[in-house]
Amino acid sequence: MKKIINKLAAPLLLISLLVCGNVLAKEHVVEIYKKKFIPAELTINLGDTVIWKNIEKRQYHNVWFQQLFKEEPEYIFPDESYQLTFNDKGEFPYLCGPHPKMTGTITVK
Ligand SMILES: [Cu+2]
Repeated sequence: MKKIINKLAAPLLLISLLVCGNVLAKEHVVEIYKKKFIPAELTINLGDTVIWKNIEKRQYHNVWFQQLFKEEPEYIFPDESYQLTFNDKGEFPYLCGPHPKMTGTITVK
């Protein structure tokens, strides 16, 4: 019985690797707190996802990559989050629409 399981394990692992494709892709969290993105500067690998979490008591914010999106995205209210997966290399500055002094940069390598 054990042998059968072992024989199945390798192909199953291979299939799951192929299906997922980005098994090595990571998720990074940027917290939004006291009108700051923490960390403001973040370097990630191609295919990684960044999740911004608003951990303020009552202040809403958003995450606006003006070079990528013409329209301002929706607000992120406390306990809400916003996420983006980066499939292009480069430097991507962003800001908070309601508070343009809040800025950050995602560097994708
Ligand atoms: Cu803001």
